[in-house]
Amino acid sequence: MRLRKIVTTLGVVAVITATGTATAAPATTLAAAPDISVAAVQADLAQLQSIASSNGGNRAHGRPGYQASVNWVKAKLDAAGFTTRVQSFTHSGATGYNLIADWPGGDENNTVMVGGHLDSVNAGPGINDNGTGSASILEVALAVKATGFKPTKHLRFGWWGAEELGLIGSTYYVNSLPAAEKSKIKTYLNFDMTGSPNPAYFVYSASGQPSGSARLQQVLQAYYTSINVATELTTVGGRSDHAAFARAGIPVGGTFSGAEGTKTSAQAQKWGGTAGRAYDPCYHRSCDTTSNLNATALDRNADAIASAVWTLAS
Ligand code: DPN
Ligand code: ZN
Repeated sequence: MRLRKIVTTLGVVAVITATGTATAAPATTLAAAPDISVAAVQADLAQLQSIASSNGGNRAHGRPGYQASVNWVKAKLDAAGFTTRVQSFTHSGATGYNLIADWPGGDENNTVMVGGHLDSVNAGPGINDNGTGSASILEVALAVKATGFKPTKHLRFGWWGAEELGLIGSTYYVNSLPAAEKSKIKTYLNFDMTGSPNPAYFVYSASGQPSGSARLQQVLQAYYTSINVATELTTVGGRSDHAAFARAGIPVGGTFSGAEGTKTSAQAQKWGGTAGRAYDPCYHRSCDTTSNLNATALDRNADAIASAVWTLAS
């Protein structure tokens, strides 16, 4: 596990003071964070693929492949010393589950939460959507244990059920939190589709999001600047689980490698891949398997998550 020390000048904003002199806001300084092994993320994705294959080809809400996915992620977190909890809810006549994992310690009044949805659509195994986000946050959680990271803030991870049916699990989680608990969550980072085969490098735009979201946007952008990869801002609106947190006034951020949208030629020039083709041609289809991935995007986003977690929690 290699440690990097990164200081970047991204996020420097010129501020005109009352006297008319231009001064720069402090640069975004990233904490040294572990390099997350993409091989470990890929091994987790192979496991989720195998869970789908032995459960009718999907990991969807109300199906055995979903429950098996929760059990598998939970066992890994339990073995690493996380305090885990499975929260059940009912949707369309089926029981759904959220998996919540707390890393013991840190200031609970200052909680940093990181999440992604663990369910797939019925049509397929959901490896890019959202095995990628699920496996990447899992490996970041396991790296907390492996490196002996002692964050000053409290760290919590969440794997949401029934996102594909309308953000059901994450909305249930946020709505079921007492007001006093809700206000302890100062940051929510969401990862939904981070290894698209014809990838974009999108960072969630803070514009229109609760105040405090700009810092999350800047930290994720700063990581990409440090590895010399261009990003674009994207407005993900209500399309993923961060929306439930944003509605509660919690600052939100995330990265996204693209779904059914088409890569432009300008994007293909800066990121490679194929212009005129979808970022993920297998989005919500049976072909969203372990063949439907770009390992470089998966790797960079996993490292971006670690960088953001180490920076925001310390
Ligand atoms: N909500 C995503 C899905 O699960 O299908 C797609 C998506 C993710 C769209 C993130 C925008 C941003
Ligand atoms: Zn998704």
